[in-house]
Amino acid sequence: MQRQPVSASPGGAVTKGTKSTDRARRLTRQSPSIRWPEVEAGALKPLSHIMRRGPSLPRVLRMPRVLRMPCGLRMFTVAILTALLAACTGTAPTPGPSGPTGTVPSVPTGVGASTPPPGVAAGDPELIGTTAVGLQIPWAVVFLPDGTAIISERDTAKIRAVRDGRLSDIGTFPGVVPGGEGGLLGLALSPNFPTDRLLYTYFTASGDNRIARTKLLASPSGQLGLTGTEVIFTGIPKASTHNGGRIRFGPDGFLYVGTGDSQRRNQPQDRNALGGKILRITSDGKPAPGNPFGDNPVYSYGHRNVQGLAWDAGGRLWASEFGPDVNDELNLITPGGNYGWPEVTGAPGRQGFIDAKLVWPSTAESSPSGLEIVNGIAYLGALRGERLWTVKLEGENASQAVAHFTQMYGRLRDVSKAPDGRLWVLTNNKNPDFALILRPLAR
Ligand SMILES: [Ca+2]
Repeated sequence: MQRQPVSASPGGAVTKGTKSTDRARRLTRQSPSIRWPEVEAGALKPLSHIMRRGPSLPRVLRMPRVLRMPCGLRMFTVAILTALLAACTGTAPTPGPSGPTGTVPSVPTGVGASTPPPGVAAGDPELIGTTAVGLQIPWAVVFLPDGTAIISERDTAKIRAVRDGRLSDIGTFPGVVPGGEGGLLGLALSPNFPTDRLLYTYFTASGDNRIARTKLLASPSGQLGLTGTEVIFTGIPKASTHNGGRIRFGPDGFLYVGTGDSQRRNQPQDRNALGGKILRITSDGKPAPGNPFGDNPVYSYGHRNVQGLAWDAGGRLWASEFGPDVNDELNLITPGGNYGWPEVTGAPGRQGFIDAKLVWPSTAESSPSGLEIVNGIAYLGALRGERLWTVKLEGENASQAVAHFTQMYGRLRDVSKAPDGRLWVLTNNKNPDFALILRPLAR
């Protein structure tokens, strides 16, 4: 655990303290040559063989000094050493475990070991295991009532299932045109899923970003498939970046949608445009009744690129958002609120704009994507920051941002709570990707 001192100033902005010693910076990213323990048959293996950067070059690989001698001298020296050693042991010399050629570094395996993996500290969420099933740029994960994880892959446009540690393809979503940050993005299950079996998707098409729903039906053998895809919402502007993409049903039963400005700076402040917004729509794609601007899907505006949506136990909506090259944000969303972009970012306290509740001044440390709230603690997966942030929420305020697993697993895209209470965190590294399984922190 690395505490990144972030404290609110009187104006609501945050200031960063001195950088703490970051043990994880000594760690390499996951090596594709390392196999991760798989989740098996409902029993997750503890993960504790995180790869640690080994010696720069194992001494066993270095050329022994004797071999660097001129040939004649080398032969003479070897003969003398051989004779001496044979005289002592009666055997020819062989490289021993602590001989002149040094030791072979052992890769820590440690499954079931009592010591935590390198780089994991007290105060980090407990890492229960990983799903090493070969995901390719997963973007969102939701869960069926039986615990099956349904995962979208941005570039392959595949919807995949992970159950009992095994991966299966559900189908390739039709109409997806991947490119840049666009592709098959957010997923949401209908609140009435047990009866209507509807899965909602947010995806980039040829000319826009759109929302569709499809039935997720199981064959008699249990194989899941997609049936009857229906586009219910269109016209969200697309671009190579800033496509938004997070969708989630709120406690009120309406679908909330995080969009991006699609690199069009006139969109976020225009309440009749769909870019740079949080939208609130019905399950049929219509503006939800009671929206702040009448028959308009816009719920809040002035956003740059909303990436995460989650509600706390009090029903308050929080959203994570990419800043430009500064000021990533965690916002508390109120209907009709103007969150500033592109006029202001962060928490400048300017009249007419709502300050972020928490600001990361350096996007290199954050770039927060998926957001989940458990026990009053917000979890944010950081892409560029390559770490998991936790933020304790106190009513309408956010405090105590703490970084975990810094640079241990690469870019983190989504965080979502499974029916068993565990958190799944999707990586975003292309090497291939996997999900971390965590036990949430107690309050
Ligand atoms: Ca803002």
